[in-house]
Amino acid sequence: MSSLPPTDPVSEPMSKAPTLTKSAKLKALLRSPEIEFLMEAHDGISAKIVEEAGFKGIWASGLAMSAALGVRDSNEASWTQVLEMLEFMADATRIPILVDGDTGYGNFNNLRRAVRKLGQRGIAGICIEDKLFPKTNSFIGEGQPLADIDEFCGKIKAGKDSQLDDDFSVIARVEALISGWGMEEALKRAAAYHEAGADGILIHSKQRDGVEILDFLKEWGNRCPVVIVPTTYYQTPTDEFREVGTSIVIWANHNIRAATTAMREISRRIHRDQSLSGVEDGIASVKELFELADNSELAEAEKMYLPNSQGETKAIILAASRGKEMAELTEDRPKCMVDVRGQPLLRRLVTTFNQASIRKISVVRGYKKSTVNLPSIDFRDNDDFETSGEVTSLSQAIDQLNGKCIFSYGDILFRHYVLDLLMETDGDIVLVADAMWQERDPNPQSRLRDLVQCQEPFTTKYLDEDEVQLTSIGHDFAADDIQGEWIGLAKFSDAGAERVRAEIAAMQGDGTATEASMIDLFERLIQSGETIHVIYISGHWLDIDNADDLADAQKFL
Ligand code: SPV
Ligand code: MG
Repeated sequence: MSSLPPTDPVSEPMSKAPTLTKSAKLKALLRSPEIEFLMEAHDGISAKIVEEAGFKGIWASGLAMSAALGVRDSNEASWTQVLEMLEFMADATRIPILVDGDTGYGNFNNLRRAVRKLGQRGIAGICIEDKLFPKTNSFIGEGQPLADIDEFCGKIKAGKDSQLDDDFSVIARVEALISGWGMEEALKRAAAYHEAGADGILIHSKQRDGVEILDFLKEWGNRCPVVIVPTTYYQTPTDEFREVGTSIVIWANHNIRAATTAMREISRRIHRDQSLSGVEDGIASVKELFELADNSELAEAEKMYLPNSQGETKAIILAASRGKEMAELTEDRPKCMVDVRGQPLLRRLVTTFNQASIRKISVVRGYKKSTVNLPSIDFRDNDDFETSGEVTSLSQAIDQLNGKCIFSYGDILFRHYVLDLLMETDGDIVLVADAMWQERDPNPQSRLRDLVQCQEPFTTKYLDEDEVQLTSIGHDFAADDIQGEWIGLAKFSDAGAERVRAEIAAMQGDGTATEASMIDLFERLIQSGETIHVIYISGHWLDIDNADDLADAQKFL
């Protein structure tokens, strides 16, 4: 489903090709040698859906808009309320809207003002019917009174004289057939309205067959475009109307009726079941609504225009794995949700990020994902967590991997200053390494550790300003070659994030991404010439792999 950029209400957004105004587009439909179709819409979302379906134009139905507002089709909604609705519809779409203007909202003078306002709001044309204000829907009752022909012709002239745009259309709707005045009256009125300057005639009928409409069209010939509304005579094949030269067919109320059925069914069902189970699959997802509203455009615009958003640091936390070594502690939850002094580990980590003013946090879940549930977190899921690696998890949040971004494992704890230090350090890709890694356990192979080799070792004389470059990262280095242990915390600048995204794409391309770990990713970046910086710390962190670590964590806090 494609979403649409916001539009100039009157014409298409800027593009190189010359664009037609919406009123010119409607005029072209009226004059087209082909039969054309307008589909009913009654608000912004239905207008978008009509456009998305491929229609070239919209019928803003009076009946449908009234129904959507919960009022009768009897001019109960004021014309300015209708105008408000139309503005939303026009802003949401690029195709022209022909508005059902009822009887013109009063006399010639009211219509003049309405036509000007419609033009200002990007509406391409108005259809007015030769009945009396306040109007009654044509399908209600018999023999509704008709407007005086001369009065109605004056109204048409006033409308045409008031249009702001030469291509704006005024369609005159003839109600003589539907009100039982007969074919002769219908033809007489159509001729008078055409003479008065109407851009087209809408001939209406409520017969079950299309005979009187076909007769009218044959009789009328090609004097001017004719619009029809086959709501009751829908069984007549469209080809028959095509053959007699119909200009436009209006499908007049089928979106509001479809929506009514769907809304009734869902409301009754949810009311009856007191549950949403079984409902999801039959209805549009929230994501679809976001797409229809073009939320992604807003996200892009925020990057451009909001001072904070560009500089704001985001965080991605990988928390998909169970932590098997923790046995029964992780039977019903992953290790990131294990309680550490009254709070899940992940909550502590999120708090540390929040305290560093990092609020946009994405957490990639996997094992027992429903138990990983904290407020204000953007959750992503790696449902293949058992068979895939960390790069697959990271890919779930790849759209967040831009701008300044902190990467963290979900099973680590560290002192606040470590994060502050990392954020203050320049460099496109920066890892935090513990130079005192042996303090915890001198055997490098005692657990699976992400060990680093760097160009410069940690020294007590080491100055903050000195840049330390990573030369290799892995699990199996000889003790003498190891300068530290990566603690599972990294920072990417915008450029660094771009490099990481590109490398992940390359790994996906050569089939190595699925099972790859973060160290595989960093190692590839080094191999391809990328500079990765390291900042050393000395302790003040831990990762939680087993019950002993958990005990350490209690002490750490
Ligand atoms: C409308 O859609 O509001 C119309 C067409 O005016 S009809 O309801 O058929 O009269
Ligand atoms: Mg109507």
